[in-house]
Amino acid sequence: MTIRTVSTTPFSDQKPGTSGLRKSVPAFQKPHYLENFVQSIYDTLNPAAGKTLALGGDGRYYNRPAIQIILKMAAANGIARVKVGQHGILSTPATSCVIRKYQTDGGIILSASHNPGGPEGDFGVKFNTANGGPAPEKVTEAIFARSKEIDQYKILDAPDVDIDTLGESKLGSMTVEVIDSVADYQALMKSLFDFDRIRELLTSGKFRMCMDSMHAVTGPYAHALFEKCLGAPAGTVMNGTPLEDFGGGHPDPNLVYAHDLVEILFGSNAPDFGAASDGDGDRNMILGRHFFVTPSDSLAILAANATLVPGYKDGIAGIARSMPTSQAADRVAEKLGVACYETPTGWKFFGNLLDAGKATLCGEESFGTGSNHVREKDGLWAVLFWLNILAVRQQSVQEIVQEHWQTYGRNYYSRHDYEGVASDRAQELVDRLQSLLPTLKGKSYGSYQVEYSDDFAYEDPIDGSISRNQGIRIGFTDGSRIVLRLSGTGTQGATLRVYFESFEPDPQKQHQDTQQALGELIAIAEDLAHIRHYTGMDKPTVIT
Ligand code: VG1
Ligand code: CO
Repeated sequence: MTIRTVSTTPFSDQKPGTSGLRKSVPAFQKPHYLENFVQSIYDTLNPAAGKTLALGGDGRYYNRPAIQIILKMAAANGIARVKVGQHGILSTPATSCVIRKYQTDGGIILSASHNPGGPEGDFGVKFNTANGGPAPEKVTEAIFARSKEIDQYKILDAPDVDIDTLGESKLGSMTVEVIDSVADYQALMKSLFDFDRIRELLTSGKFRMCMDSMHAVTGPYAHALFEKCLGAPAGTVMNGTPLEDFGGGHPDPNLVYAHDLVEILFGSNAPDFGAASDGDGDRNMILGRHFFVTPSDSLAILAANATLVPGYKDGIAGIARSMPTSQAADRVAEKLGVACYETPTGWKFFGNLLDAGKATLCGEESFGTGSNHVREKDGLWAVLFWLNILAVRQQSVQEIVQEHWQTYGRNYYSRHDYEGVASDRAQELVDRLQSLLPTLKGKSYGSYQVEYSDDFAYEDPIDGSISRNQGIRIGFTDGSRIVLRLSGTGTQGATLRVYFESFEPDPQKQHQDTQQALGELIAIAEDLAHIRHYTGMDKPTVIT
């Protein structure tokens, strides 16, 4: 087997976004495209020789060929050992678990998360560091810098590796170890949650749940956990076989894209509990019977009930949430007397806080929740956390959420997405709004008065690094907020995200329709940002 050194020229567009490098499949299939980026990762390992890596993906189209390329390049770059998920499958949180448990030097996750898959869909490459978390900005910047000057990559000329049979084999002088995709992750979950109690709930005959894996990566994990280990009846997991095109769907667990599940939970004779997860298994949606839990509320409720769960029985050190996430968790942190951190969008910003023991639970409004058990958000972990709470409290999801609102007040919350906007128009909207920011303070709009308006910047409390331009915030004197930012995960044009939040302490007023409760703020956002004009759309593509 010979190591081949291939001459190449740089691509200018390999800057990782919110979560790795994400492009269409045809873009990744261009000659040298994947190879250039992977070599840039290996070059920044500096040196790659002797290192160990974890490797897997969400099973989408191009997962298997990409794994072969990445393995052959790893061998050519002197990497000592790669732990690969069987069939190329590893969810994002499971990869984080494997990196931490076996102390590898990092890992590569092949996924475009919630973006659709298939030959014309999206593909992605995420690099995680030795703590198990998404590479922080200084690492992704180094990879990007390398990708702009790369002139060669190394690859081993060798037949494809068998990634379907468990066990070790050699690729040149590198060891390839095919590992069970589920076992390590399942063991970690067992160490955190009261499986006996959850099993009692799921086998009591009085409680029914439904888990929608959306034809994506959590299928094998959910089958093993809920049906085999926790005794839920066969059929509890729907869409539980990972498909290369996710069955043609959009593997994003929200009220729009997880419609199969929504119909069941909002239909007649609905089960007590429903959940869904995304392409790579790091997101979750939680539903009760005829009831939707917003991700921001979910974070707050997990925090408020954490001591009911064995893995968190001694309490939590702190909570971290992304800036656009509602302030519901802040109220819980205040009551618990623990710190609350506000970070930019993207899980990579939680890593330092988790490593330093400053935060135990983290969450994002985009259906992401997690804790210090790994360094990624974790969809099935959130589902198990909810089940553990339900098993202990013996109340319905709706009762638990409404009691929470009574105690802490309700943060009405919604996000409006405008997808596929012309990039230059989206940028014009943002530029114009940025120029208005200094003029807004003190101005009144309807019943709201602006208290502050800025472009969010974050100084990491651990390493002092500063991240600017992380989203425009317009805050009002009563604590309400409008936030606008452009997505860093889309692959076509621009996606504008507009986030709305208002606080309602009065239990009598906590049962309004969310869009109605936020109606005035929604109108103010249009007034200020001229969204219709710049997007050319008269309503959002997706409302969550
Ligand atoms: C989106 C979400 C963000 C999340 C990111 C990755 O980013 O808003 O909260 O961390 O996706 O999630 P953006 O830049 O498009 O708003 V996933 O499930 O791709 O790993
Ligand atoms: Co994801």
